[in-house]
Amino acid sequence: MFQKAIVRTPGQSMVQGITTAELGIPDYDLALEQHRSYVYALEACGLNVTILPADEHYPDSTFVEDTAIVTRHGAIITRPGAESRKGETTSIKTILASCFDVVAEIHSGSLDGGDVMMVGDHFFVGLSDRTNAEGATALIDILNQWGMTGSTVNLNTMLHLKTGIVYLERNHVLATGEFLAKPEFVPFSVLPVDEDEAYAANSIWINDKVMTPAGYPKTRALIEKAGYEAIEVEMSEFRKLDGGLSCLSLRF
Ligand code: CIR
Repeated sequence: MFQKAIVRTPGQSMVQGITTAELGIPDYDLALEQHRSYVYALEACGLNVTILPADEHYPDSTFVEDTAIVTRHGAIITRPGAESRKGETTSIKTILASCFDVVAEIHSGSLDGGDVMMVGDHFFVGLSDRTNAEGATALIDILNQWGMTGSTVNLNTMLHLKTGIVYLERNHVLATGEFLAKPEFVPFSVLPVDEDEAYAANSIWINDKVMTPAGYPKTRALIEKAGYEAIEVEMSEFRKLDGGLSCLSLRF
């Protein structure tokens, strides 16, 4: 069960965030409204939410998930792969130090939290444009020291691992695209997300509810059929920056 979440209010500079989506520039006021709804949804799942203030220096800093890995043994500060995002970890380190007894840090290579999928005490680590083998090895070394394990997954098309696959507990994964055919996910009960709803593969399990982006009815039906209560959240303005639901929070 998760008890807490950390989010960061988007800054006006988000309109300069990194994107490949070609969906236009985000509407800042609408993004703020959607972010507030996202926080309400986290609270509706029973979480106590810490809202960090906007940081205008970092246009992508609302995507806090990329800056840390939170485990039941401690937190690990990442080393973001995009040049413009590297400094985002400083303030996250401070807040996580007040939440965890143990905070480790990745000191070599690059690694984004969006590439890390937690399945109990095992962590799948995507090798992507943002996360390289050196960063993945550094993370797995820390996990091993804490009695946990990790393994890497090669990515071909997705930005991050969790862009296309997420763990919904009870052995379920919600997956799309390249992840449907990967041998490492065969042991799971795979809920296959159609290509035309691929964005909704980035949903999040929280205490047996599943937050999912609004407007993807086939994926919502899959989630409900698997026995979860689905909570829809409007994400259009974050999608314009390649951001999914999971990227907007750290949950622990
Ligand atoms: C970026 O390209 O870094 C941001 N515009 C989006 C980050 C999305 N994060 C995630 O999938 N974990």
